[in-house]
Amino acid sequence: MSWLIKFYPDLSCFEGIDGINNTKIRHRLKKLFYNDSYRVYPYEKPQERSLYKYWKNRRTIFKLIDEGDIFLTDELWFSVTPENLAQFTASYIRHCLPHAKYVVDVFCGGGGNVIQFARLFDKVYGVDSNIDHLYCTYKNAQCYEVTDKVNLIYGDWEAVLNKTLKNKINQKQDCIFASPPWGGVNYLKQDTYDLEKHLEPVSLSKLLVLLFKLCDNVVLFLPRNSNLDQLSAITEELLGPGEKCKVVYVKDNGYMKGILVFWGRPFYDFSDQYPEGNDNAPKLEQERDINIRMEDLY
Ligand code: MGP
Repeated sequence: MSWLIKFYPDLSCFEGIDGINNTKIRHRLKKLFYNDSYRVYPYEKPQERSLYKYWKNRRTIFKLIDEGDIFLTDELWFSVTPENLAQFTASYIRHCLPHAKYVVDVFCGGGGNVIQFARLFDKVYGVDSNIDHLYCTYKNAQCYEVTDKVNLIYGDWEAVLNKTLKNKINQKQDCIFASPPWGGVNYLKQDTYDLEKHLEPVSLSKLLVLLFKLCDNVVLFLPRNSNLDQLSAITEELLGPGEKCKVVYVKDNGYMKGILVFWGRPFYDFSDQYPEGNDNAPKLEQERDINIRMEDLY
C-alpha cells in the first residue's frame, strides 16, 4: 500500500461523513484506512470460535477471499450474503427490471450484495449506520474493482432514504434491496422466526411502509424460518387485498441459506417487459448452483 493512500485515502465514494456533526466519523474512517483494519488473512482462523464455520466456508462468502484483500468485522463474517446468492439476486432483479438504473442496498454490511449489483446496474447506493461496515464494503468493492459504480452513504436508514435518496430513485423502475440484521446467529433457535418481533432495527411492517413509499420494487433477504403467514398478512395490509409477494428459497452448495422476498409486479408478471417467447425472460429454475423452490403468496 503506498503511503499516500494510507495517509490520504480517497473518500469520494462516501457521503454523509462531511459536516461539523460528523467530524468524528470522518476521523474514524481515516483511522480504519490508516490501520488497514479488518483485513482477512485467509489462512488465519478468526479469534472468535463461533466464527470458525463461516471461516471454513469463506470461499463461498467471497470467491476472491484467498487473494487477501477482503475485509470483515466479526458481525460481517456471519451476515454477509454469500457470493453465489448475491449474484443470483442481482441477475434476477436485472432480468425483471431491464430499465432500472439504480439499486439501493439499505443495510449494506460488508458489500456482498453491493458488489454484484454494481456489476449489473449503473449505480448502487449502499447505506449503513455503521462506518466500520461501510469501510469494509468500500474495501471489498475495491477488491472486485467496482468502486466507480458504488456510492456509500453513512447514516440512519430512515433519514438517508427520506432525505438523500428520495429524489434519486425512480419509483416504478428502480429497486430497493435490504438484508437487515436478523438479531445474530441464534435466529434458528426458534422454529418460526417472528418478523415483527426479531428483525432489526425495526419490524418488517415498519420497514416496508417506508420502502414502499419510495419504490414499488422491493426485495428483502430474510431468515429461512421466517413466518410466511406474517409475510402474507403484512403484504395485504400494506398493499391491499389480493396483492402478492414472491418468496424464493435459496440454497447455496446444497444448504438452505434464507429466503428472498420480492414485492412489485415485474417480479412475477413478465408480460410487460418480455412479450411471449422472449428467451431473455427470467427463468428461475435454470440458475446454476442455486436450487430454488418458489411460491406465490396471496
Ligand atoms: P447461518 O444460518 O448463520 O449459517 O447463516 P449456515 O452457514 O446456514 O450454518 P447452519 O449451521 O445454520 O446451517 C447463513 C447465511 O444467512 C449467512 O451467510 C448470511 O448470508 C445470512 N445471515 C445470517 N445471519 C445471522 C444474518 C443476519 O443477522 N443478517 C443478515 N442480513 N443475514 C444473515
